[in-house]
Amino acid sequence: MAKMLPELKSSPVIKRYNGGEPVLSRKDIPYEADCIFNAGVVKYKGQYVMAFRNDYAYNGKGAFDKCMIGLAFSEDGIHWNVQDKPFITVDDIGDPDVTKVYDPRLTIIEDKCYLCFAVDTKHGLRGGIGITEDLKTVKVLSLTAPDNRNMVLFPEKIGGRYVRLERPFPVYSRGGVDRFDTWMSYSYDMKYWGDTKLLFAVEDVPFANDKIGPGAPPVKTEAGWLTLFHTVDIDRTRGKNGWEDKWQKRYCAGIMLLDLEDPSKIIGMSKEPLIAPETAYETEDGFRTNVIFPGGMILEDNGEVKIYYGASDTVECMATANVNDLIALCKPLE
Ligand code: BMA
Repeated sequence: MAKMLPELKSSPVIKRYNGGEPVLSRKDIPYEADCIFNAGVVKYKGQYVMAFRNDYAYNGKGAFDKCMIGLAFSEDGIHWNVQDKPFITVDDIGDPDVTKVYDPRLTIIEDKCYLCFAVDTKHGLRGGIGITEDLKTVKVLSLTAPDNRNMVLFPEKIGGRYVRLERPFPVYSRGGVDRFDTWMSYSYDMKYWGDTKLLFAVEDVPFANDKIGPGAPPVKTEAGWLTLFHTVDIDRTRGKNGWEDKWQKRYCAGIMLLDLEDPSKIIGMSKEPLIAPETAYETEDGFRTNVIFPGGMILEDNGEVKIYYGASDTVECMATANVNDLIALCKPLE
């Protein structure tokens, strides 16, 4: 049985926007919406762009029947205007096997807007990569074999290749339980991915005992690629959350620094969570309580870093920190 972890706290360098109030929630959405969370955010063509997950059509049994991706725009990264129509629904993926599309992450590479997303299909979970020229339609460039998701793209080619982080789910070979690690792959064309390697494993993170996965697309700094990830610890003594009979997981955000030229090398990592669930939105009010799920990170010119995260699979929140404080947390690995 997984070792239980103590109470976890957010790093003191983190400041939650408005005390942890959401920056986007269902009341802001002009079409059917229930839970708005796990957004990807970039600055693109003079504005902030957010792609968010919307779960809706509650089935009365602890889950939603439908899931799609919406889009919002902002001048300041805080106040958002939501596009009047959904951005991506299952019909836009072009594969009749797909039943849900969710967890978008945005990356700008050479002035083009790419999007990673997850799809549930009748035959497994897959990670997708798409490109949008007009922020209205998406062309799907690739879909992984199942089970894989949580993909994020680095914002530039490294050594002539595109690079992504990803999180496959190798159930049989990890003892038949969740024990999922973060991997990376390379591509010359965004379609064919390979040279796959393990970046880090769940046992490398002291505040995880269940699984880890990529968070936001990495951000370039002089010290290295500043990289968020999410972690999960499970505690069998935890019981019900807001809506489900049994919810024993806690999700936190962690931070690490990867080598600029060889991002498979970890320069440093914080041994403690960057953001742990603490506020009411994060621990009490929500579909799945105790979930922090980071999907967007923006480095501003003044050194402020905006971190966007889904709280309790129900609303989207934001926190800020100074870039040098975040880098300082990434202590060299022993
Ligand atoms: C993960 C993903 C996320 C979600 C999290 C907590 O497996 O499905 O989208 O936020 O679980 O429910």
